Amino acid sequence: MCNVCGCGTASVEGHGHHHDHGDGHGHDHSHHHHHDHHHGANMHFGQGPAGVEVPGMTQERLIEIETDILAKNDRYAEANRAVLKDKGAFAINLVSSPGSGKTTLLCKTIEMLGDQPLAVIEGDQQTENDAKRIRSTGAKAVQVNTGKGCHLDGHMVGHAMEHLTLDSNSMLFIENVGNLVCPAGFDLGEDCKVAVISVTEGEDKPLKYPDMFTVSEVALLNKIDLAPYCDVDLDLYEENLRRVNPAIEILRISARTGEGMESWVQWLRDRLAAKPAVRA
Ligand SMILES: Nc1nc2c(ncn2[C@@H]2O[C@H](COP(=O)(O)OP(=O)(O)OP(=O)(O)O)[C@@H](O)[C@H]2O)c(=O)[nH]1
Ligand SMILES: [Mg+2]
Repeated sequence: MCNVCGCGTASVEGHGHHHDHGDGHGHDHSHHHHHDHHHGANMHFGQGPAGVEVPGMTQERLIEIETDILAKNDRYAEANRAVLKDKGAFAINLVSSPGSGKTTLLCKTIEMLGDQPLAVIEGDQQTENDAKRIRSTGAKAVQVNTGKGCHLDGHMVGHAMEHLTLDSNSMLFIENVGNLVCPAGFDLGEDCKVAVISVTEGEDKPLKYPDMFTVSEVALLNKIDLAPYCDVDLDLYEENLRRVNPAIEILRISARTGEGMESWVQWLRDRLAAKPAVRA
């Protein structure tokens, strides 16, 4: 269960919420809701100080739980960061919705990076599929299964790092669980988060799931080979990303055809070179 989002316990069963009917005169209802709002209704469950509602818990208690979990996570993340610094390694936390192309991107990236030392940590709820795909490129990979968990946390990544012999001045790619919400809240000790978003998901996703794009340094706009079949407006996609995060760097790529991949690989090399190198 993710206590930050409360997704293990949260239920949308109706009970006293602020409903905005779009007329600017929201009011509280305490009865169960059927879909009888033909005039349109907006129900926002994240307007309290905790940003989330969990039945049976006060906003104060939710904030207390979240603060506690994130404080513990941050201690693990700091420990990971220290190990990475020691090794002169550059770590990327790849975040996205399921199926945007993270593993395909990684396989292609590994192939293009040639003899650059690197390692991969794969996060998924279940299966070792992605780690197997990575290993088939010749790279070393550790699979982390989160079970009911919806994101990787600092503790899991710390353990995974113990199972990898990280080379000096290497790259560490962490593929997070496919989820556009929860992974945004968890520092893993990485140098940066990179969001992979694909043209098939629709250009409104940055506006609907802003947190992920606020915390990401780069957005890889993947599957541009499919753009002609998707009624997607790539300029609007970029505009929406920048509305959420004006500083975000956007690269249009296709992990399948390799289009735009040179810029991404160069970005990785530049970022590694900018880190203080250690003696091998
Ligand atoms: N056309 C096209 N298909 C792509 C591209 N990148 C990935 N795909 C396809 O998209 C599907 C999902 O790709 P994955 O690499 O498994 O995506 P993922 O983000 O790792 O998925 P999860 O780990 O399950 O979240 C596969 O069928 C890929 O072949 C691309 O650039 N173009
Ligand atoms: Mg994957």
